[in-house]
Formats: sequence, C-alpha cells, structure tokens
Amino acid sequence: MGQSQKVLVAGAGKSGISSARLLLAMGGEVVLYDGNATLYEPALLAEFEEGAPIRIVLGELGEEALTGVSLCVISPGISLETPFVELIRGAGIPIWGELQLAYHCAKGCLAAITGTNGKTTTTALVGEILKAYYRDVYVVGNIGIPYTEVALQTTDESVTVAEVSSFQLETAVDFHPQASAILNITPDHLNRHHTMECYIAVKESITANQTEEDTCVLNYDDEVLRAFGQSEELRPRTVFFSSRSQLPEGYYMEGFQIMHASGGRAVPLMDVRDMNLLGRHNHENVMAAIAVATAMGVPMETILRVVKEFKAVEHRIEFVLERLGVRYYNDSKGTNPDAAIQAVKAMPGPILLIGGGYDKGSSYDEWIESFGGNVKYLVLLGQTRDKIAECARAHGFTNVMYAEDMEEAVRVCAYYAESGDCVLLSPACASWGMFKDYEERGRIFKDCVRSL
Ligand code: UMA
Repeated sequence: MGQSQKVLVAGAGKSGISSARLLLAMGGEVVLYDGNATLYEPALLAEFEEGAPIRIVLGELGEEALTGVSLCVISPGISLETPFVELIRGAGIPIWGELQLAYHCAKGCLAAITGTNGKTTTTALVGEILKAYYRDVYVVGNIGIPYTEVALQTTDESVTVAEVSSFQLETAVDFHPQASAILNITPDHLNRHHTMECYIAVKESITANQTEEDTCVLNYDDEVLRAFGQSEELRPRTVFFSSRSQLPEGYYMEGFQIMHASGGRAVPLMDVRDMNLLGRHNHENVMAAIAVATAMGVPMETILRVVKEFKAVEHRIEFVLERLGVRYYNDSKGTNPDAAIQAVKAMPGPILLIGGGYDKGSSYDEWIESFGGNVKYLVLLGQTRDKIAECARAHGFTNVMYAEDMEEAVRVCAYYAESGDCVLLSPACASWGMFKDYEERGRIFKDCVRSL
C-alpha cells in the first residue's frame, strides 16, 4: 500500500466508510462503491472531510470507475461471487478485505478470535482482561468497531484483540496474530461458503501466517478442531480447552472448577459459580479467553479477577426484565441454530421462543430437537417462518404461531406466558430483511418488552 494510491472501496457500510477514511488519511484517493443505488450520496460524502479526494459510485460499477485503481478493499458482507468482483479480478486488481487493510497499517501485538459462536463474548472478555493490564488496548472487528477505525492509532506498544468472522478471513492475505483462537465450528453462513469444508478451511486460515512462536487456542471437544490442533501442518503452539474431557495439557472443567494442566501438574483456577456468565458454552468462552490472555502475557491473577467481574454482552442471552413473574431474555445474537440451542439450554424455566428471520440456508432440525419439552410456544417471524414451521411439524412440535413484526411477537408471548416462564428472542437466523442488523433487532425487542 503506497501513498497516493487510488483504491476502490467496495461497500459503504461501517467497514467501507472506515476503510475509506484510513486510505484518505494515508494520502490515498478513494472510489467508494456500493451496490445499493438507493443510498444518499450527500450523506455518504458528509462522512468525509470537505474536498477529500473521494468519488462515490452507487448501483452498477462500470469499467471506467476502475481507471487508475490499483487495489480493491472489500467489505466483509460482500460475497466474492458478486458479479462486480469478476470485473475487478478481470482488471487484475488485487482484492484485500477490510481486515487485511487494517492489519497492514496497524502496529503492536494482536490476538484474533474466531468461531461460529461465542466470539463476541470471548473477544469482549479478552479486551477487558487486556485493559486491566496494558495501557493501550483496542477491541475491534466483527464485534462492531472496524479494525480500520483504530489501525492508525495503534503503536508498537498497543495490544489489539480482534473478533474475526469467516467473511473477514476470506479476504485476508498476510494477517498474522500472535495469539489466535477458534472456539467452535458448526454450520453457519453456508449460503456464502457453500460447503462445511470451505467454511472450516476459512476459519482455520486464521492460523495461516502464524509461526512456532505464536499460539493457537482450540476447542478440544470439537472433533474438527481437535484434529486440526493435532495435525503436523499447524505451526503455532496449540493450547486446547475442553468442557467435557480432562486434558493432560491445557484448560478443562472438573465439576465447577476450571483447571489448568501443564507439565504433568493440574491446578484449579476458579469456580464457575463465581462468575456472572451462564451456561457451558460460556465456560468454554472463559477458558479460551484465559488461554488467549495468558498468551498475550497477562498474569493469571489479573485474568481471574476480570473474569469474575465480567457481565454478559448485549444481545447474548441478555436478561431484559421480569414482568408478572415472566423473565424476558434478548438473544438477538443467536443468529444460527447452534447459538440458539445454547440459549434454549441456558433458560431457567419453560420458554416462549421468538425465532425466524433471514434464510442463510441453515437446517433447523437440531434446534427444534433441542426444545425437548422446554419450549411451550414458538412464535415465528420473517423469511424463514414457513421453513421452520414445516421442520417443527416434522419433529412433532405444533405449538407454532406466526407474527408480522417484533411488537406482535412480543405481545403474543406476553399473552400466553405464565408466571415462571421465560420469553426468549433467539431467532437462529440472521436479521437481514426485517432489521438493519441483529443489534437493531435486539433493541427493538427490548423496547417492545419495556412498553408491554
Ligand atoms: N453491499 C454491496 N454489495 C453486496 C453486499 C453488500 O454493495 O453484495 C453493501 C451494502 O449495500 C452496505 C454495505 O455493503 O451498504 C454493508 O457492508 P457490510 O455488510 O460489510 O457491513 P458493515 O456495516 O461494514 O459491517 C461489517 C460486518 N458485517 C458483516 O460481516 C455482514 C459487521 O458484522 C461488523 O461488525 C462490522 O463490519 C465491523 O467490523 C456483523 C455481522 O453480521 C455484526 N457479521 C456476521 C456474523 O457475525 O454472523 C459475519
């Protein structure tokens, strides 16, 4: 990336705006492209300094827009199969993801966390731990703050933790974290990656540039990741964690205790009842966070103090309020069946469940099977509702209702709920189509609950 380079930034969402700002700050020239022709150009231009060398292209991308362009920085939400990408490839222009651009410009130490579920909680927790020990800490990525937003502020003394999605890894080039973690891999985003093999390969590529001096934290209970951690090809030092098996090396659970085994000795670290996070999946997230933070040089005493104080992140099995003996939980971040299963399992009482949304090509069988008599009603929203209702019927679950919007869904649940029940929004689907993102969906749910 040289100065005064002309760069095409594809996608004018959070990542695109932030990438464009970074490129301009480095003295570059930007063509900001978005496929959505209905975006308002003056509003986009207002994001940048007046007179900045930036041109906006909306809708179709013509070949003339590529004149002089030497790099394309693509937003994570844009599939590499989108037709305009062919045009860029045809012109021989290299494609970097937003993550790659940020990495290229950033300094300091980096930890990167991926996995299908738990990565936001784990990243936030690692961020809190790092902040308790280091002065200059950044928490970035899929969690909602584009890495490009802070890349130029980082220094050799900075410590950054990035939540990294499969979308972001797909367009990484020499991305090299000192500590990486893959928390789990279950089916998700198959409409974009097509097969599980491709999805797994993309997730595992977080380690592609790591060396023997680096660390990779892996879930021993996940068969794919266990095999990956034991394979000869993996260069970084592997640290396993497990909530199901006792490990000779690494982190595992013994009853309520998180244990650390090393060099033939196992020591108890903490009792999970002393922390605020609920459910086994969170015990796994905590073990991964401890391993990553240790690899980043934080003493165990500091790590455990922060883990005990840490509270659930917004939209992830977040307790909203109790009304007439009914507890309301917002798990809008439950955007795939596996995450939604964890939320169902974590509920303290019978459940009225709000689900459905954008179709990512997921299968809902395991999710419905996980209801196991604990879900009283399933209220469905969005594009996937027929597909889910049909799947529920096939599994003998017939207490299914449709709602047109979140307000109706919440009202229906409140009407049917009895004291001791839980109303849970955990859709097993993405929010797109009805909401801007899962955060908007979760906020609207909470507003509806509060105004009951
Ligand atoms: N667009 C096109 N052509 C397309 C698709 C999209 O031009 O074919 C345009 C849209 O019109 C829109 C822009 O691209 O204007 C949106 O870009 P984006 O989807 O990359 O979204 P950002 O706002 O940049 O947010 C992204 C991440 N979004 C996705 O990966 C879909 C955010 O993760 C992330 O927080 C943010 O960068 C900051 O790093 C969200 C997400 O849903 C939370 N992630 C997925 C998940 O967690 O399951 C991976």
